[in-house]
Amino acid sequence: MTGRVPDGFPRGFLWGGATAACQMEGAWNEGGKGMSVADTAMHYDKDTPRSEYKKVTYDKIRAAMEYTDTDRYPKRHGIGFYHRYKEDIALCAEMGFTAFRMSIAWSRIFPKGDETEPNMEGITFYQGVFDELMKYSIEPIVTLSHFEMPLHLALEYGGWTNRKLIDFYVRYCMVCFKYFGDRVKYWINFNEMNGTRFNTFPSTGIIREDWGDKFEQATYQAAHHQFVASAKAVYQLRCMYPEAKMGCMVVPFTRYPGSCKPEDVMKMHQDMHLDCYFYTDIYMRGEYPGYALRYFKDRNIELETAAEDFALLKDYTTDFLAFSYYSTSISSVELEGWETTDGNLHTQLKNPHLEASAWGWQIDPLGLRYQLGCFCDRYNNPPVMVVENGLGAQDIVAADGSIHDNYRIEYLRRHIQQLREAILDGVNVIAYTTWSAIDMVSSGTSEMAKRYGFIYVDLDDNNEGTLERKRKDSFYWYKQVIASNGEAL
Ligand code: BGP
Repeated sequence: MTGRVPDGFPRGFLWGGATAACQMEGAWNEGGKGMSVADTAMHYDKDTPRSEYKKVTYDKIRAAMEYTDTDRYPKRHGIGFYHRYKEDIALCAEMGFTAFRMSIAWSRIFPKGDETEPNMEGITFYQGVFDELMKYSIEPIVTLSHFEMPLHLALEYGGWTNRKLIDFYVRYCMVCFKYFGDRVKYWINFNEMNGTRFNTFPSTGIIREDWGDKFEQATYQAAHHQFVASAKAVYQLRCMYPEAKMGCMVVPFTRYPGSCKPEDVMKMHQDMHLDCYFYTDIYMRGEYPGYALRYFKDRNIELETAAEDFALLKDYTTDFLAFSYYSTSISSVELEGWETTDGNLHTQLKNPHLEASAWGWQIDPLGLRYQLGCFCDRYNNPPVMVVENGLGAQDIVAADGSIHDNYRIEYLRRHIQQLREAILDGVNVIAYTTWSAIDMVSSGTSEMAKRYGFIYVDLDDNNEGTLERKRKDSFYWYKQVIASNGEAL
């Protein structure tokens, strides 16, 4: 027998936190930045039904374009990272981060998305950020598109349904590789790529009312264009920086069958295929899986493709698999009798065996080990990154300024324990970046009240606060986790 069981986290394991440009930078109209789809996202409170805050219409977009202030559209002000990034990165360095996941706002580099020349002010900004990370030897993990494409591409081109987006995206990627490639080794093509179906407007710029009963087809057409765009970007990256790595990323919606009835197990199998593996299979294996072709045929979904596409997908697959993990879901053929609850990007059936966050997201540390094992088995143990995992909670600042967030510590501790178990099982996990490094505007509802960070930001849902940063209890705890390479939990 060869090989050995690891003792724990490997040496050089990347520890850090994750962020997204549109949720933290602010400065939505500074430095030559154009308007992005994120700048049209209104604030909703936690009790707003998902169907309401996910509904994007031309009326809502027009109203957003006419409104020039930031208060109703919190992603426009974020947490002021654009002006405070040195302080924020210094705090991450103090925790001992060895990795920092961030995204580049496409609309800072190409304000409208279809220009031929980039906006140099945007490039200078990110060079400053990368320099700062290098100063502390923090490895950037950079998402090229995290729910923040230029709004112009949505309005003028129909978003990713239009094949022209491939060239715009590849041009944007090449600019990023050219100016930042000497400092960035790990790239991620699209945040939560299966968002094309579950978070359609932020992921693809598709406006539903344009498509009527062809909406589903439009989401798959957009996904196809993203697959090809990624393959072309991988080709460019390999030419320019052969050592660099491009990853794909999904939110797996890890599923359990509602019962041991074979029909429920089959439903789980099919849901995992369509919701998650369809995307990762194409990125990691380079071809459309049979179950997808059959699904398209049954639904009369016909994609427009070019002859070159399939060879590109095959030749330029992604180098690692990244995913976000917050909770698990249930598949059942019988929907009667089930309560539902909220979760990341979708509403799900309630699992009676799990607790949930105040936002209804079910907490399931063991599911993380299970999902890691599934990816390992499916793709022959590729390098995997867990690039989002965390608890959204309302934190309270005590009179002395301290923030006792032991619920967050408990959540993360239990997940890191399972991550370690997966590593002992032999899964090739290379990075863990929590969501999030620092409090920021929520992606789904644009709330500030839903906090995930180790670093508290003094800002509320009315855009009031000093923006002062404070260390939560979890800050000190995570510092010790990193220092001990995951042993002192
Ligand atoms: C993921 C997104 C993140 C993030 C997280 C938490 O889907 O990739 O950007 O914000 O979910 O979601 P929320 O902020 O809505 O609580």
